[in-house]
Amino acid sequence: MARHLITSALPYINGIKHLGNMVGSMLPADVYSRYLRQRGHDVLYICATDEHGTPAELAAKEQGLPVDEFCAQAHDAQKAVYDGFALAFDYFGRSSSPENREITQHFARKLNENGFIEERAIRQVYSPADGRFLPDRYVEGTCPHCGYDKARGDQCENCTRVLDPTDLINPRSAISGSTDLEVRETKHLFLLQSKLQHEVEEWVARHEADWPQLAASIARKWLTEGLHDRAITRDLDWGVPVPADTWPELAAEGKVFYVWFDAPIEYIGATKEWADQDPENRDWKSWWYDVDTQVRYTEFMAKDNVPFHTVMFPATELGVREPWKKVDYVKAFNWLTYYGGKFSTSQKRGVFTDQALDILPADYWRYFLIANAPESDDSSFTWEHFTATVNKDLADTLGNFVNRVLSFSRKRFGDEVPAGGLPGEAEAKLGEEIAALLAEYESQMEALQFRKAAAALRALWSAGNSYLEEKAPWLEIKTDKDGAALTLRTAMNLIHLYAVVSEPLIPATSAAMRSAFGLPADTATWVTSDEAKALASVPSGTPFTVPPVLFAKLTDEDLATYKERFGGQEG
Ligand code: B3M
Ligand code: ZN
Repeated sequence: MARHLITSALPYINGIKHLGNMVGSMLPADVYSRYLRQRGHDVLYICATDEHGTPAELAAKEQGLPVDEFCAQAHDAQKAVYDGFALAFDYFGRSSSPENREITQHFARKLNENGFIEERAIRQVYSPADGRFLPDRYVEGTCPHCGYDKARGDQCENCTRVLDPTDLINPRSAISGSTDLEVRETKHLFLLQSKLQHEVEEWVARHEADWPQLAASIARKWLTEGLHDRAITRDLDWGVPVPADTWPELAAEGKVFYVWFDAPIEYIGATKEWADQDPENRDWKSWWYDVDTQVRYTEFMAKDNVPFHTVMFPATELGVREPWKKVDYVKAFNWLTYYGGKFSTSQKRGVFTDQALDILPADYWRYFLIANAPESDDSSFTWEHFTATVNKDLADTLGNFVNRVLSFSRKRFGDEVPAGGLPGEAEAKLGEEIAALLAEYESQMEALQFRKAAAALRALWSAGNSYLEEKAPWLEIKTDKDGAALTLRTAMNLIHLYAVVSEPLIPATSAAMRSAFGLPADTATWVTSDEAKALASVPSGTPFTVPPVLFAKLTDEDLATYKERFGGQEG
């Protein structure tokens, strides 16, 4: 048994996420956590909403809510969707928590003591009417390149050029609209990442061989370009305040830390939030502090987040000069596209996680997304592919097998697993095949190769179908009742095995399969290779029920409806 710390990139607070976000972070982290728990490991899966920064302030403003209220509501809304997807976090926290504030401030003080933080004066836009400095995004004006009159100080949405607020023609405050703006000098804290470059390089060199190529190559690229010192404070109302004991002047000016400074620290902060709920029994430091070899830490994220996790956050942790746990394995994902184009939150293109659950239960999505996870390359979501996969793999291969076997057996042999004769050659062959496929499934899970793991699971389901077709108990029963009973008993043992090993991908369906045999719905322990070979965990005489159809078959009309509602053209 090992101790596994697992985190997935923290979903940003400003809106409900789309399926592309889900498949590149939380869902595979959940699948992996579930798998490891079933194998008997001690697992802690932590996630949280990432709540600070300008986009949160802007989203709150748009809804006419104070930002703290907006975040509280948006956190609950996201959490409800993740519950709907059966994401079994040990804790789902909030980066605006007191715990994160405390640890973030501690990190900053330590970095400062160790000579990695410096106050520097920079020139920034000040709005006397608003009584504050304006972050780049809060300055609006006319784009000097294309003439678009609502360009933001960081970028023009129309021509996508990156801008500096001082480039804008007729600049105005996005808060008040005031055009009375001036450029003033103001102080910010800079993290001297350049001084940590060498150490980060050494650290990456020691770990990258274990990382998947995608993560390692992105880390390398950033290190080659060189780590630059960067401002880690902002002029915002919402964020972790700069601690007054260390920087009284900046604290008095209301400076807060930049969102990307406190967000990764929230992995630790949320673990403390978890422990603070039950301090007698939970020890957050035993997961994070001075546990270099005792805990294995795996992070899940999409590729755009990799630099922050492989380079910037490790630099912060190294600079603190305390033994905080650093990541062991970075599982990075490419993009899931929508008909080859981008899923887009701002343009509402693609399928959002709340809409997905409106249409079909979580297991349909969980299976499809994991089976098509964008691991080695981008992968594309299309409704045609989705409905075909559901029909073939879930409805036909798994669902139909379960229903056919149980209904037929009940009709012919009643409500208990039938006895039949001793296993013969076909059963021995099946047992060998199942054990080999199970070993394949386990090794792909352990290698965090989710598509391949899903393929192995699908092969396990198919093996049951082939066995059933070969034995054809509906014919067998006419001449050899005992033989038919043996076939059905064996098939029911396959169902039991499927219930156990499918749990990481389709937990609700697994629970339904287990309950057919009156087994408790909670996480089942795994199946050994010998048990897989024997296929005898459910003995004859065990009462069973026939569960309702596990997966509905999707029709051409369903497909047309989905495409009509969401659009299906090339993007
Ligand atoms: N919130 C992901 C994003 O919004 C970002 C991840 C933080 S992980 C510490 O792109
Ligand atoms: Zn422009």
